[in-house]
Amino acid sequence: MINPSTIVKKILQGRSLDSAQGTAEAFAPTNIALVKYWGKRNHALNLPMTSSFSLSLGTTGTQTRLSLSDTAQDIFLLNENEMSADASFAKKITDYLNLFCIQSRPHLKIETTSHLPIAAGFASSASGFAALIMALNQLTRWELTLTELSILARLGSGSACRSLWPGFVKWEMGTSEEGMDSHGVPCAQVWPELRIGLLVISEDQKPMSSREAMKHTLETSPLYQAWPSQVARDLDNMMEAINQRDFKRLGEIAEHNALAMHATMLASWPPVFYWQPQTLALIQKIWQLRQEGLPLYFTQDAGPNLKLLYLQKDSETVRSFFPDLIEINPFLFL
Ligand code: 2P0
Repeated sequence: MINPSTIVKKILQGRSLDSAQGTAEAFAPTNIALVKYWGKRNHALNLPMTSSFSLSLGTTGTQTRLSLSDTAQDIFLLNENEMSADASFAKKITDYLNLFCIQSRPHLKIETTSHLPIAAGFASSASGFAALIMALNQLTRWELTLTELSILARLGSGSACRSLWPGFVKWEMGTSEEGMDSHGVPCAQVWPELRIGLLVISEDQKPMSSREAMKHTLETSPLYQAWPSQVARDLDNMMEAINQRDFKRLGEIAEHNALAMHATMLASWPPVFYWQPQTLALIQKIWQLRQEGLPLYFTQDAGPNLKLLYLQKDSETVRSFFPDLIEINPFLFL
């Protein structure tokens, strides 16, 4: 049975945390999937059933600072507040860092600044693990490649493997048992006019984690068998839409893919349902505006919040209809 430590060992090739020195800091963007990842073929290694495709959110994401600490255990700060080592946020990081050592390891001070709400469907774990592994790579001078870092980030959280790059990123599902071919691959295309608008409906922790929900969907939803072929079609069409700068097609594919993912979850038993009344009300408003001629689409992840997709030319109009919108320019890093 291949476990995450086996993969870490293989990638590190004799390197260890003992080379950690001084401090290091790294930023990774949040990513929003336009063609979603939902379901794993290997749970321990976060190996997906399908490929997926995302857009990173420019300068919005997670900043992580690491330094050596002479304390008896790791120290965690989230947005400048010290967290108990028992907090689920801290535990996830500790478990992840423990993959990188055989017996003992130096303790670290981990200072995380997250621009978006944690665990509310804004993919904060994705940018979190990506920033953590990049900072660790600097602290230890391991000099791993971005592809190797993407594989290591995936071991923390699947979607984190897409947060190593800005812009459009495809997560190639790979086929190997160890998953050395399952990692993010950046896309050369840029689309500076694209905008993503975050509509926060609730910042509460979600009722069921994505991890549990995707396992439950795979095990109990009779609709799941249709999901891999839908994703394969959507990925092909999405690439064509981007190559042709066809925004209507990009929006339709992204919205359809998100709704198909939610329909698949809803057909699980007991059902997985992340929507709130406000989610539906806003979707109806989006559809109404679209009927009136505004090219506006949405995508939704494992939470009630919506992410709007539109073009820069319509930014003012969209913001006038959604005054609380957080507008992101995903290609701002250019
Ligand atoms: C995505 N999501 O493609 C999909 C769409 C949520 C809905 O990736 O178990 O936190 O750590 O691999 O990456 C969220 O799942 O799950 C996710 P794990 P992850 O963005």
